[in-house]
This record gives sequence, C-alpha cells and structure tokens, in this order.
Amino acid sequence: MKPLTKAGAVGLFALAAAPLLALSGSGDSVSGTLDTVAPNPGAASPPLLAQETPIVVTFSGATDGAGSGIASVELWVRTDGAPWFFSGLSDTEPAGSFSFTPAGDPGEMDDDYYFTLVAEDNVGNRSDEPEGFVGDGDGTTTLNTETNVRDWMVLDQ
Ligand SMILES: [Ca+2]
Repeated sequence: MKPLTKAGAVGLFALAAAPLLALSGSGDSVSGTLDTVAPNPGAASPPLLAQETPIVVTFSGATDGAGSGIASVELWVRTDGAPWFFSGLSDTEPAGSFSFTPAGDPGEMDDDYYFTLVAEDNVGNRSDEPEGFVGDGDGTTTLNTETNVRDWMVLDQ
C-alpha cells in the first residue's frame, strides 16, 4: 500500500506542478521575444512652400523590423526661435499624411517650419525625440500666406 500511496502523491504533485511549469515556460517564451529596440520612424516629406494652412506633410517608412510593430507615428515641429514640440498629430499607420495648422496667425512673413517624426512601438519603445532650438529635421516648409493676399489685391485693381 505504501508504494501506491507514494506513487499517488507523486502523481498529484506532478498535476499540481504542471500549471506552474506551463506558466514558467510561457514566461521564458515571452522574455525570449521581448522587444527592447526602438522603431525607425521613417521620414516626413513637407512641401518646400505653402501659401495656406494647414500644411500637409506626408510621411512614410516607419518600421519596427521584427519587433512588436508600429503603434504610432508622431509629427514633431520646430519654428525659428522656438524649440521642437509635438504637434499633437499622430497616426497608427506607418505612412500617410498630417495636416498641420500652426498656432496663432503666422505666414505674414516667410515663416519656416521644420518637421520630423517620432515613432513608438507596441511595447512603448520610442525613437529619439528632437530637442532644443536647432536641427532641420526631415524637411522645411516656408509658409507665406500674404502672397495670396497680394495676388487678390493685384486682381482687384
Ligand atoms: Ca521595437
């Protein structure tokens, strides 16, 4: 009877331990594929010139390689004399376009807007955010809305 009892106890132990082993195995599997690499945000392609707002900025090329995948692509902006900031515009697709409307009433003179992208993957890794008052980003748009007004004045005369 004792050997049977022992065998029964071992069998129960094995059953009780099985879920723990399964969880442990699952944990090993998750850690083996952990994504610690920031995605490549691709590039923004703003127009060289704009005579009206919003400024339409196309973007493409965001990729997370074999990682967890692109969660979002953000449009970041800088103007002369101001630091980089997040425009508030983001997209879950790796390519598309943003319609950026500058704050205030810019464009009376030639105002330059520099654009770049920041991407985040599905586990929260982020590509580098631009900082400070320098850098051209991926491209620059010169905004001059007054050109339109002058055109109208010429047409009216
Ligand atoms: Ca990644």
